[in-house]
Amino acid sequence: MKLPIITYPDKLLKTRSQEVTTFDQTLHAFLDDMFETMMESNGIGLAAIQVAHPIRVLILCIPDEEGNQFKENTIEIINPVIHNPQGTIIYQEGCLSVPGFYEDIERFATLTLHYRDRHGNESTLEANELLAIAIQHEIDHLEGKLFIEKLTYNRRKKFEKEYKRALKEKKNS
Ligand code: Y12
Ligand code: CO
Repeated sequence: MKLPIITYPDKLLKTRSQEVTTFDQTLHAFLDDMFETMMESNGIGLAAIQVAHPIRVLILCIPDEEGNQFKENTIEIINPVIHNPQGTIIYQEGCLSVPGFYEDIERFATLTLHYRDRHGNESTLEANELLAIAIQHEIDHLEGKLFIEKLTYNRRKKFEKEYKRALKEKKNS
């Protein structure tokens, strides 16, 4: 089932999400709904808070070199913790909760991620490039943070103006 995605400036996006303690059928069904929601929205990453569930869950489906996404490349990440972040990388990010806006954001270039899978098993992955960027973007959601909070003061002001205008236009159309 496709779930509704909440968008900025919904205050729920500022919520700090809570650890998952129960890895049951309800969680599995929710992860399946998150996957459907992300794919039908043309996303490559989604955090549970974006569908109004304040739990520490995110999913990623990084496209291959041709831009194709495959279900078997989906990573379900629960209660993630970043270790050993190194270097920097700049990438033009977008977010399903901030539609129509893309901006260059600086992130760590590589990291190690400790997390649990849908069954509660501990797992580790090494990430670089787009995967490392996506992990950091989605973990920020779990902390109630959006990528627009990393913009400079002037760029943020410009964003607020443009975004408000786009919302107004959408409302009047
Ligand atoms: C790199 C940078 C950011 C991430 C986080 C995950 N972000 C997304 O998956 C964003 C997807 C997105 C998709 C949109 O829809 C279409 O393009 C059809 C979109 O829509 C509009 O802007 C209207 C916005 C964002 C991972 C890796
Ligand atoms: Co996002």
